[in-house]
Amino acid sequence: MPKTMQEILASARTLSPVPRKEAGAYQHHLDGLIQDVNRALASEPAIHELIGHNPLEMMYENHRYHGAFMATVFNIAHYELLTKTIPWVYRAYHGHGFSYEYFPLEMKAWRRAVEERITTHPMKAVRSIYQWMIDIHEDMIAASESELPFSMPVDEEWLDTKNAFLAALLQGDHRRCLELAETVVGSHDDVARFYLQILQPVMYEIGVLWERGEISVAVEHLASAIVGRVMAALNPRRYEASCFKGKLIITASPNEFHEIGAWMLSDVLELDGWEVRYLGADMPAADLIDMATAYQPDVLGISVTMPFNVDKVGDLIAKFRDDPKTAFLKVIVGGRVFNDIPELWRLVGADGFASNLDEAVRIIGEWSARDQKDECA
Ligand code: B12
Repeated sequence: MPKTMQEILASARTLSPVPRKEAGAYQHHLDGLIQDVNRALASEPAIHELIGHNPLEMMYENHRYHGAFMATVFNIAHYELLTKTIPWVYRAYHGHGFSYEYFPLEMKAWRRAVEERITTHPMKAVRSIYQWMIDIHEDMIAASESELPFSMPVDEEWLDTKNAFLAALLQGDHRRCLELAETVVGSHDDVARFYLQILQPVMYEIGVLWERGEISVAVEHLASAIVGRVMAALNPRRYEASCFKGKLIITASPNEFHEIGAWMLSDVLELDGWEVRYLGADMPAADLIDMATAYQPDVLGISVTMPFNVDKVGDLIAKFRDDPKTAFLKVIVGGRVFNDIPELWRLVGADGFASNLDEAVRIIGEWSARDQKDECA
């Protein structure tokens, strides 16, 4: 009988935390480790069958993401994040033709690369985590097959429009998407509902279809672009907030290319009376710090989707805390990875977390209630 997810989590909790020096050495040697693993796997005689005859570049990309992800796991010692992410990796790559047998071979190559390349530290904890990943391989196959991909509930009254919007999106019918948006967004108040009941669930479904290999990257890019164009097209009827509650910076973290959530948040906060600087995807840390120092926002919101970007946000928040000019800046985080692992936001040192737009507006409002001008009361 394969282990349940709960049992896998329990066994992950028995793993020893990675000492700082080992985590630092792994990070320091990461480029070399990735090269070693690429070379080892590329020279496997059956590699093309193992990766479902996909281009080798797809496998190399997986190794880059794996390395960045493991560096994050070692830095924050969060094995729940590790355990919850592996079934997704199995499902997504298997959905794209990779054989399950590829994964233990990959983990063995990582363990060997760590042993051979990093000689300055014993790397005992890191090696034992790789061994654990090899040992739970069969359980992870079962977990990846039994776990349903996450989809968002939608209220009954929005369901038909949501389905029609998804169908139009999959056909690349920008005009139809815009028409549907204009039918349901009549005023300011409808914008947040439209985002939460239509755009977000639809984008999550696009993700599931991509994960299963049922739509291409091109179709997924087209969907993101149409959603962006629809959001922008609804613009003129929006920015008529009648009060000024304060200043905000909303951005995606460094190396984070998912920006639609942060963009939605910026729009609804602007409608709620805030002056928002929305900085988009992949914001370099140093420039964000410069802007926050000069602009002095009331709150900084950072969006993170990918697990491998979590420790970058921790580093960023630590830098804000170290500088007297930004030490007291309120930071709220959000995005998929924080929704998946409830206590993660505390570990990165944020002041708060919101799982969706409504909660974010409420929390930021509460933080700033004391300073609000009269007309916003
Ligand atoms: C579109 C998309 C992309 C686009 C993004 C385009 C763009 N302009 O944003 C592109 C092509 C760039 C992309 C790239 C990748 N993607 Co992608 N992507 C998606 C997809 C389909 C939709 C994302 C989205 O727009 N969601 C809708 C928004 C509204 O939801 P949200 O972000 O959760 O936001 C809400 C809340 O979380 C919250 N919130 C969000 N931010 C913030 C911030 C604050 C401060 C607060 C308070 C709240 C808050 O409020 C929002 C509204 O309620 C998702 C599927 C999914 N489930 O999300 C996959 C998904 C996230 N991607 C995935 C992957 C794997 C990747 C890639 C690694 C693929 C690859 N091989 O290259 C890269 C990683 C790139 C990187 N370094 O970031 C996986 C992640 C799996 C995992 N375990 O982590 C997903 C889940 C797909 C899947 N089902 O497998 N992707």
